[in-house]
Amino acid sequence: MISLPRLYAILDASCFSNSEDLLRAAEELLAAGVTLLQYRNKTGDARAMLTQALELIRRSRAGAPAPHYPRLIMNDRADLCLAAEFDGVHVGQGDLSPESARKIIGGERWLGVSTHNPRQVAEADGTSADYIAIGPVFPTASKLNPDPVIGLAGVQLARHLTRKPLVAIGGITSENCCAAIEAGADSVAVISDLIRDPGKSAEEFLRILE
Ligand code: TZP
Ligand code: MG
Repeated sequence: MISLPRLYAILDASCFSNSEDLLRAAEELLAAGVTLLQYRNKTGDARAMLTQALELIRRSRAGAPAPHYPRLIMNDRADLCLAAEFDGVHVGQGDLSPESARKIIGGERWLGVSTHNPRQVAEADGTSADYIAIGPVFPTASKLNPDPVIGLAGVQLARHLTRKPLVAIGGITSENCCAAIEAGADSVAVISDLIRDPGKSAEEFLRILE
């Protein structure tokens, strides 16, 4: 079983006006101590995504010595995970099934699955996914057509349905992150509350979640 850090930072390309801003935010997050980072790009074409992903890999390794490289996770795309030599892929309910993604990435890379209700958690629990994300826990503006908010009770429910590492996602802030952990999450995934000042925000999350 894998062990997740408390903070799972997600860099969503739509939050940045250009590639350099995204890459700088990544550098700030990593310098602050983020060790698990997802690259999410819902609008870029495959080539643009691969270019950005390769640069993320390069910069993330420039800042850390070999065994301590941060883990980079590709959202949605198992093919780009391999092409960019990322450490894992995160699939949602409309992406490749966990088992299909697993066939592509092999047994070593991490596989995460998004779930939004108890049925999906139970189903993901029966797959080879390494971790399960559950949400949106709170209202979020970062996802198009989000599923209904599940609240902390939804996290508690998910906790009873799986022993896999559980990631709370959706509207997570430095104010509510501890409540998500207390409800049973092992980690919190954050997009918007890390954007304003990525370095400072990540440091604050890491301090609070310690
Ligand atoms: N899945 C469920 S909520 C969400 C995703 C990708 C968006 C989380 O973003 P934020 O800004 O941290 O609410
Ligand atoms: Mg997806």
